Formats: sequence, structure tokens, C-alpha cells
Amino acid sequence: MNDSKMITVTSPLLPDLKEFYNSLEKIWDSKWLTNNGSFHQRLEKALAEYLGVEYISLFTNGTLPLITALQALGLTKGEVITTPYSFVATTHSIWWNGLTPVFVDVDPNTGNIDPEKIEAAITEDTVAIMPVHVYGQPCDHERIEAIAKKHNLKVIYDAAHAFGVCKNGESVLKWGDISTLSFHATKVYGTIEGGAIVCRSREMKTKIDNLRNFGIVDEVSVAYPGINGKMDEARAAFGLLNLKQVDAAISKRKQVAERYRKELTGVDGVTFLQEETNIRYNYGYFPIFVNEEKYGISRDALYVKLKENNILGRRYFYPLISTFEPYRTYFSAAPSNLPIATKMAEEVLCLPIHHALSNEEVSRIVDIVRKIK
Ligand code: T4K
Repeated sequence: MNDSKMITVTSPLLPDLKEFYNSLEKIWDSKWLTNNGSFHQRLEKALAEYLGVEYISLFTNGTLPLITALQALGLTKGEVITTPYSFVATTHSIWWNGLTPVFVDVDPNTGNIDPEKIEAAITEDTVAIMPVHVYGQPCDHERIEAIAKKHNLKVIYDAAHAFGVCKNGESVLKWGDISTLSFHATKVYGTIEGGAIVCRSREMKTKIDNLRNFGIVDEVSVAYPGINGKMDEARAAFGLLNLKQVDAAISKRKQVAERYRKELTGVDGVTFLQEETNIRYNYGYFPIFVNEEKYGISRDALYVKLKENNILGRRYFYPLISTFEPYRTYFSAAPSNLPIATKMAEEVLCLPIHHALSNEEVSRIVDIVRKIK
């Protein structure tokens, strides 16, 4: 291990401490700490505006929105088609609702569920599709939603990585029946822990807001077996301050991504996902794919080499969800059913990317990947 400064895959976006302290003073003065307080209300409004969506409900993390989305759509029995190439929370949310996850392989160009393969996985028990905009790469929503319409299925997008992502000027959060977000500290935009649901109607938002608060409708009625998913005032205040600097953070991330693309193009055995000009990305992740035969060493060997140089890349998303203990015996989890996802998981390495990464740090990373050091 050398003694250079540690570089992590991401770094949290932190508001100015004095400004955060001022917000905390206001919360202290008001003595209103949670349960739809004024900071919470302001953040919901500000986020709806920033993201260009009409109905958004804040949550205490990005996993409860997934669980609650399925509840809100009344899905309590059957199969949900999903991707194995994601963070494990995606599939867990299906399991937590007593539903059966059905894994479908991904498209090698995006890492997202391959619409081409969805129909073959539909049975009479299928009730929904849960795709993920992995790394903030928009899914092929037109084809996914055409299939959903034909088979009368709900579509819930796990948009945990897609904060602010737009295609042809439209927020990807407007797609499907429901989209969910994560505001975890490791994300482009964070509230320490946090998340949200974006839905399509006032009625649905009311239902989601009730589900988020134990299913309570008013002082004397509980309509659903809801959960406690509420975001507190301190985190809402943190989120309001971060909203002021998220555009600058995305610009910095974009510069890092552009340098990686420029300086790693042509490295034999290293590829990355292609960008499209009609998409506004958030540069939350920079995955590279290492072909051992062409690159000369394996992805894991490169991962270790970076680590020895105090650079902590992450193998998002390895291992595949379908290989984890709770899911590996499912019929659809067979590696033969998921060859592309299996290959991507074996080759992927997410390089550090965040707003605070210096040019010198990017050079250190690039030099190692290019085998200059
Ligand atoms: N759906 C998808 C597609 C998701 O990717 C996620 C979460 C969810 C749903 C669920 O959303 P949440 O319920 O989490 O809101 C991280 C995050 O914990 C997780 O939010 C995220 N996806 C997943 C992809 O990554 P780890 O285990 O990789 O995080 P950790 O603690 O190793 O942190 C990575 C690096 O970030 C560290 O090396 C240093 C840096 N870091 C991290 C934290 C927590 C900091 O500098 N400061 C920090 O406070 O899971």
C-alpha cells in the first residue's frame, strides 16, 4: 500500500456547515422534527420543480419507496420481472411484498433489462415489470411499456441512479406507473439517507403519503398496513441545501467522465458504455469493462492494483443479485438464463467519480488503468 491520499468511488455532497447549522437552529426553534414538517414540505416542492415532475413523496431511504410502490399499486401476489444487474434492494423489495422475482437478462449496450427478452418471461402470474436505469442509463421505456400495456402489467422503474436524468428533454421519472429515487450519501444528490417516489396522480400521491405514514388517513382511520418511511426535518434541510449545489456537482462529474472517456479510449481490453446525445446524464458512476484476454490482467487484478495504490473502485454490480443466497435457487436465476449480465458482472469496475475529485487524482487513476504506473 502506498501513502498517497485515499480516493473513494464517490464522496458525499455536503452542504455548507454554517448554512446547515442555521437550518438546524430553525428546526430546534420550531420543535417540529418530523411528520411532514415545513422543511419536508419545502423539499418536496423544490424537488418536484427541479426534477420536472408533478407528484413526489419523500422517504427516509431509497429502499422503502420500492417496497411501497408495489403496495401502492396493489401488487401482493404473483411474479415481477426484473434485472439481476442492480443493487440488491431492487429484488429485496419484490421479496418483501411476497412477490416472486423473475430475472431477465440485460442489454450489453446499457446494462439495463433487455426488452427483447421480457415477453418470454411473462406467465399468467406476472403482475409487473421492475426495470432499473442502471448507472442512470435510461431504459428502453417505449418497448418496455408497450409490452406492459399488451399484457396488462404495471411498470415500476427503480430510478435510484437517475436523479435529474432526461431523455429528449423529458425526465425519465415520468415513465411507467411509478419511479423511485435514492438520496443515499453515495449518490449524485443526497440527503444522508433518503429517497422518493414519483407518481402520476394526486390520488396516488395521497395513497403513497398514507402508506409512508403507517397507512394512517386521519386521526381515527388506518386504510392500509403502511410503514414508517417518513423523512425527518434535518435531512430535508440537508437536501434543500444540496439542491443548490447539485448542478455544479454534476458538471464536475461530467468533466471527470469526459477525461476518462478521452484518456481510456483505445486501451486494449477496456470498454465503457456509450453516451447518446439526446440524454442528459448525471455521471453518477463510471463503469469500465475489463476483458482479461485483451487487457492482460483480470478485472479483479486491476481492482486490487488500484486498491494497492489507495484507489477504491467498486465492482457495481458484482456478484449478480441472482447469485445471492435468497435468490439463487429461482428458476430464472440460472446463469445460462443470464449470460450477458453474468459477463458484465465479471468484467465491471466502477472508477471513482465525484464532484471533489481533482485532476491530479484522475491522472493517478488513468495512469494505472493505462498501465503507465
Ligand atoms: N436501487 C438501486 C439501483 C440502488 O443502487 C440502491 C442503492 C437502492 C435501490 C437502495 O437505495 P438506498 O436504500 O440505499 O437509499 C451503496 C449504497 O449504500 C447504496 O445506497 C447504493 N444503492 C449502492 C449502489 O451503493 P455500498 O455498500 O457500496 O456503500 P459504501 O458504504 O461501501 O460506500 C461506497 C464509498 O462511498 C465508500 O468507499 C466511501 C464513500 N462514502 C460512503 C458513505 C456511506 C463516503 O465517502 N461517505 C459515506 O457516508 O452501497
